[in-house]
Amino acid sequence: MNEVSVAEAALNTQGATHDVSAYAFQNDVVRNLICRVGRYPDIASPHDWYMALAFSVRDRMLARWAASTKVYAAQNVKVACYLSAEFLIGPQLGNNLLNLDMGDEAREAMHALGQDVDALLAIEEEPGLGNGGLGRLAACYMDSLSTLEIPAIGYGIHYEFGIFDQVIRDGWQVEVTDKWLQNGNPWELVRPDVSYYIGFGGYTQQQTDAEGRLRVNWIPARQVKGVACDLPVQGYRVDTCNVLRLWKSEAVESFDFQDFNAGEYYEAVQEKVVSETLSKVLYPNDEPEAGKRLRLAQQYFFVSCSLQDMLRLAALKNTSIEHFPDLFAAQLNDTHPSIAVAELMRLLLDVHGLSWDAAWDITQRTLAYTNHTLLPEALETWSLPLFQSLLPRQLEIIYEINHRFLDSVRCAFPADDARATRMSLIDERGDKKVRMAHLATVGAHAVNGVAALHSDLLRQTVLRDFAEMYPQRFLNVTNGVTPRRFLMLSNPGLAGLLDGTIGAKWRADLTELDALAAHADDDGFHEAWRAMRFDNKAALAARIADATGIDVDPNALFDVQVKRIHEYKRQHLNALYIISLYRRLCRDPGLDIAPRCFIFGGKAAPGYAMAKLMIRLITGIAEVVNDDPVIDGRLKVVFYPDFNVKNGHWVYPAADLSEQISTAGKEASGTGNMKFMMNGALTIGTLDGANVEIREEAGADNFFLFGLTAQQVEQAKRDGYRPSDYVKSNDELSDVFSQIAQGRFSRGDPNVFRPLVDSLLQFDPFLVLADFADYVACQQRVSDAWQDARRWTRMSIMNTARSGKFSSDRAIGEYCERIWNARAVRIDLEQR
Ligand code: 26Q
Repeated sequence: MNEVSVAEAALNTQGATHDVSAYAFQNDVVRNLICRVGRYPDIASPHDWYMALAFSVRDRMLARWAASTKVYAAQNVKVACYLSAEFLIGPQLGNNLLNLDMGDEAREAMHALGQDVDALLAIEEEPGLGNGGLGRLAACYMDSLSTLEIPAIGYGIHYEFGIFDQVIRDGWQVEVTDKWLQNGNPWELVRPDVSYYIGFGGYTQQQTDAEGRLRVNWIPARQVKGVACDLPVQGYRVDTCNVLRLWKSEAVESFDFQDFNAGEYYEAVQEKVVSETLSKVLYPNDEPEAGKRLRLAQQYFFVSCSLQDMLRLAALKNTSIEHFPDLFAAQLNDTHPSIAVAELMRLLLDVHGLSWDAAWDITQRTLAYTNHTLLPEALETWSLPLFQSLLPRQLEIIYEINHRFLDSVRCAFPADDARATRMSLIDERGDKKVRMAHLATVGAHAVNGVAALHSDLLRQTVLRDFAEMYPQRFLNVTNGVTPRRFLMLSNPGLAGLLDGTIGAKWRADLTELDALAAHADDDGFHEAWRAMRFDNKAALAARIADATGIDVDPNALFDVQVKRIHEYKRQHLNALYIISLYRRLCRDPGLDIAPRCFIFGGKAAPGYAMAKLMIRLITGIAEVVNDDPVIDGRLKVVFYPDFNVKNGHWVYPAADLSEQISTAGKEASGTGNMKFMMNGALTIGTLDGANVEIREEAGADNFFLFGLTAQQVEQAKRDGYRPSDYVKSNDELSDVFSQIAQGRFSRGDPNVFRPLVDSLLQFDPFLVLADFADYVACQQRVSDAWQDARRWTRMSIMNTARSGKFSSDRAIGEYCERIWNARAVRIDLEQR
């Protein structure tokens, strides 16, 4: 092809890739059905139609992505790179249609083809490439980066098996492998040409180069190849389309039959199998001994691929490597990618031949670290021998960083050996360990927590010594969630009502929701609000009936706790309250109470026995309460199985009450709390994580607060907290425990919940019993408020109105401004 015909061809494809009209789209879907899926319309299955539709949507994003990439390559832009072991992106079709602003056209086109878009949305498999909050946050941030027109790349792992699917069998959680790729993933583009070699093990050699400088050569024992799988991330109503680049591992060896005898051939196949296990499976959090070695290998694998990719892209810019931090910012999503500190140093020292000081300056200016937990047991460490055997060169570099760092500590704090020991990158007590949070903190120019309280506690507790030494380095960026997925897409009823009431400005700037406050006392608006909410609740009720066989009344108060199951999140506090309420009704069947439906959802890590027992307690309570004629439907308890992003679309818009009841000081931020608030739920919560800021924004009158503060929790522990005292002094609570102990909620078997009961009575590490009475009292205030429908509706409206702060657009704006120094770059498809 000569130059002219290339231009012509590009122009001709514009029909397919630029045009979002229904007519062009309809033609394109049929073309994709025949040419890419390989089926004619008369015999196509719903999944075939889904694939054809997805390909047609992807084509439109690829045009915008190509335009974006071209501009980024031509101009001196700074690219924000988000390094995360998890991206919980959720179903793609609806979100991409929304962001391309072509939902109506797609519906019209598919309708003309005899297809219902909602039915196709329902069969979409969600990529479960994350555990929970941290992975979903990464996905929300990618959405905001594209929407705010910030050049960005998300870097992560293309797990073959994501988070397991949860099935409830006999009341217990059963894990089922997540085969999300089995029918193909139409959203990804594999790029065999974008690949890097990753070494493991082996040894290092010291050499002197021609200029007499000491150089280190790492000779790995094994290598794998990382191949890029790209997913386009379309911004909302803009032409910016960034990329989520997920690495999958492959064997390096080629398979040339001539070269093998049978034995070698099968060895080579074995090697291939081993190499490909690297990106096989996502590790669940809270897993004791989480498959240690492979997990570290996964982290290094994706970090090294990503850094090599960034260095390759920088080299295309024809600027000297000293300017690397002006071209790229790399955010470390928790310590999972913190090996980046050592690996970037290695690449700059050993591959690019820089001096230590030059390399360190670049590394620090490039990297920033977000912490997501204060729980000591959740802070990542790696045993030194394991580290040494897998990453010998990186460990050498860590030793050198530590040596220089500890010199500076001793210089700043002379005669304080204890401080140097505490701050060391190596924990020398007992079996030696590398402390990844210390490595990340030392190697980054910025360290942030994810809510104001959490950032304060971070400075006062786990990273206190570091905050004293580098006060400027520490800051807070409160989390946010994307209003595209969690409001516009999942709650079209609310979105339409907002458009009709305050106009559409909130779609570009969520703080515009404030204008709703002017309608908080308007009776007509109240009616519309309640009608919208009723519809959402009826839709969830239908899903619940379908998934569990339990009928719930949309007129009841929907009291919802959905999140990973964990002792610190205290689903058992909620469960104990339900039992107490049930027992009250048993004693006094005529008691006038507001009908409530308690809805739980969330996965327990497969190896976390206590969390699994908490699920069994909830399903056990449901078995007893739902069918008890005394209750007569006034209380319903539901465990909604397999809570994930897709199910969340139905849950958040239907909740009246959002349970955010973690032990104060333990939940770094929470983001579900924000999704509920945006959708008009009221929060019952402790002063923990972002709840503090939610209450500030909503106003204390529009928030149900209970429980000890973080300070009081620590004080209670210092004072020798004795949980059994709370049971002895509270008749209701002791009755609850005796019911559980008798096997009332375990089909008569008194042994089932013994570990849970014993743990609560003897240790209660998360002060469930200390907060119980206040929680019950607070729930009474909730019931009173609910009985006054007008009052409740007003509070609900005010929560949505004040939720603007919790948009991920605000959060990403702060990262750009305060950490990355990244700016918007306009992409205009028409001008291309
Ligand atoms: C670590 C080592 C080995 C295997 C797994 C892990 C692992 C994986 C995932 C450890 C932790 C996670 C996930 C943590 C997480 O989701 N944290 C949550 O992050 C949210 C976003 O900032 C916060 O809102 C939540 O408060 C926090 O719990």
